[in-house]
Amino acid sequence: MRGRGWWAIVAVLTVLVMAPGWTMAGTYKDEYKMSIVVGPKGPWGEGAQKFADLVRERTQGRINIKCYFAGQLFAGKQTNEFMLMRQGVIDFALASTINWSPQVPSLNLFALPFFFESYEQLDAVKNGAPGMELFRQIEERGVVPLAWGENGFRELTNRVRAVDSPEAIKGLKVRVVGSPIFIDTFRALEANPINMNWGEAQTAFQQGTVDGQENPVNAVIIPYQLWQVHKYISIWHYAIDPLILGASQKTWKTFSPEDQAILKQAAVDACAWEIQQARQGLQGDMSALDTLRQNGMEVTVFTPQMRAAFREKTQAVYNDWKEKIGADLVTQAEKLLGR
Ligand code: X2X
Repeated sequence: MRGRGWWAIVAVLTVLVMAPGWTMAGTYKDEYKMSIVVGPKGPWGEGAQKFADLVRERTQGRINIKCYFAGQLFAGKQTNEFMLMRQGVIDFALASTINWSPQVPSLNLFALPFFFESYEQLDAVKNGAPGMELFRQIEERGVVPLAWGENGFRELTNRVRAVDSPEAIKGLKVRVVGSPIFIDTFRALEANPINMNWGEAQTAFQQGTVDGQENPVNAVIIPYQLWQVHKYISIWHYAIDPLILGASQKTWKTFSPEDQAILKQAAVDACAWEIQQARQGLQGDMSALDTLRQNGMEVTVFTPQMRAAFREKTQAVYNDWKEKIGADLVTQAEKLLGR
């Protein structure tokens, strides 16, 4: 009997030593997984890493978040990210609203063609009633949104010709994300859109199986050096792509209230930094465009008239998706934009 009692003590001690995440709130995992669609370079990847670093520092290592870049956690299928978060397979993500929109259709608000014109308009919608309503809908579906980040305005690059009019985009084969509003928009423009995950897209650019793509300048085009495959870029601001730093509800409820507060603040701080990086040189001085020119790209900056021509061609898509997104939500956003 004495022997058995001794072994029980050893067993209990072993469990305690093997569970370094143990706290009053429960047992923490050794590692929390954070999902990022893109690589570690550029504002998006660096913003995610900043969040993980701040959390580690501010919790004295109690919460250890590891960034899994380039879509490693969802095996390439980016529209599965939200589902995996809901299941608790992914603990955290700094995610594009586009990739979550199949599960949260109202997030297509940001993809309405030629709707948002400025960062100020985006901020008004995010920080106003529509932004709160979107966060509520995300939370209702099992993911806790902690802060808004930013990928940026999505601009068109291609290898064939400068696109400055609806005529010029006709027939171009353009890679888009697997969210149907993009297919509708590019079809309305008589281009030839193809759904593809970001992981596969780069091979397609290199092999020339598609002619072009659309993504923001600082967070994607520059870090991925898309000038190596595409000569032309149109700064047309046709859609805006905010990011959301969120946590799986399943994971979130295991944290103590004190740690939840630390996580929330770290998300706000990391995202404020990330948004600044995403907008650097794209507001006022526009020096980010010089980087593109220096690397041989021909840059076409849209005038309001050019935008109007594209807006007109995509008006039916706008009307159709206004209903799908929720007419009330879109009307609220339209008012904030002074439409
Ligand atoms: O796939 C894309 O184009 C990207 C990287 O911008 C998103 O994840 C939406």
